[in-house]
Amino acid sequence: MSKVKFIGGSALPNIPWQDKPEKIGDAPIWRYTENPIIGRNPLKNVARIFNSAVMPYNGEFIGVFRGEQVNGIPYIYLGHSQDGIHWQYDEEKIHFVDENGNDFMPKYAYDPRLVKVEDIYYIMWCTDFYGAAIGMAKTTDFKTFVRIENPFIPFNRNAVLFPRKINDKFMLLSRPSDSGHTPFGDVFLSESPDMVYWGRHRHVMGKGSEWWESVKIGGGAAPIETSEGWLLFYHGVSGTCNGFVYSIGGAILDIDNPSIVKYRCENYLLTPEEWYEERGFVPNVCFPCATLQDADTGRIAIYYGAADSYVGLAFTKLDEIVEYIKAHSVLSEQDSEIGIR
Ligand code: BMA
Repeated sequence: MSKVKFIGGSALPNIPWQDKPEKIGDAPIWRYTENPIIGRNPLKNVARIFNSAVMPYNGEFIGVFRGEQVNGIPYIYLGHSQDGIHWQYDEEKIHFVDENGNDFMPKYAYDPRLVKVEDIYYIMWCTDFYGAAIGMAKTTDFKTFVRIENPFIPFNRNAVLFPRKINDKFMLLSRPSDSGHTPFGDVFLSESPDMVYWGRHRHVMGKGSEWWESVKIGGGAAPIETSEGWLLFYHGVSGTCNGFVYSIGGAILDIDNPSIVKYRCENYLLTPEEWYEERGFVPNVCFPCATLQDADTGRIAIYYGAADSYVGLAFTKLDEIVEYIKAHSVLSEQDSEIGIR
């Protein structure tokens, strides 16, 4: 029985899972032995699927997938799975409409996240709105996808919604950006009464002093509510003479006031080591976008994009990951403050 508890979490007995192998790296995270779970050319006109988000749905799993079309333009595709590992995709990309039911397709759509708040499923992605910006849509049935008007002006990426309101407000993490290969970036928190108007912005955490996250960071999977705070898997980027390296980091945010970081792990949790993370369209990328959790066992499955070419799956347990993050926590003054100036 876990010491740390998921708050509001449900049992997910069919969560994809493999037990911890004897030999892993320092952090208590281990990869699925059959990775990558999504290979090249996964469907017609789509060369690569990566940086994608999944969740349980009607006893099975559903997901929104970044599909890099053969013309190089990314869009979001819907996929279904019985086991969270083998996926079937709709051949057509997701068709978005506006509030009046008229077509409202994004020009670009990449790095989607999928989060349920109350009875509505929200998709957030990076879009082209005269520059890199946040796109959003909602659905209740995964048949009609209604775009929410542009929530932020450019330039911004890596929007991740919290899975419940806090003090009656929707809460969103995002990472101000530019339109290119942004060489900077801290994570901020914004709140909204209605998913339309966002404000009361707060600084959450900046790029780290540790080398692996010394260029920029960005929210990854939707924060997981636990008895220790919001468990956040995010990406941290370092710069080498041969380009960026994307690793997965972990932090725990205050439950009522998530701009306050309670613990932040100085070590990466997962860094490119396997061929599918080191070799691909963009080498050396582990980019987390979603998790699944089983409240009964404390199991967590992490979905991450690998080398902008594949989807990988990794596992951990709530007690072990929280203990590891706490045991290796190093906080800067900026992390622990409320983040308003
Ligand atoms: C970022 C985003 C991600 C991508 C990463 C590495 O800027 O565009 O989609 O995985 O770069 O190329």
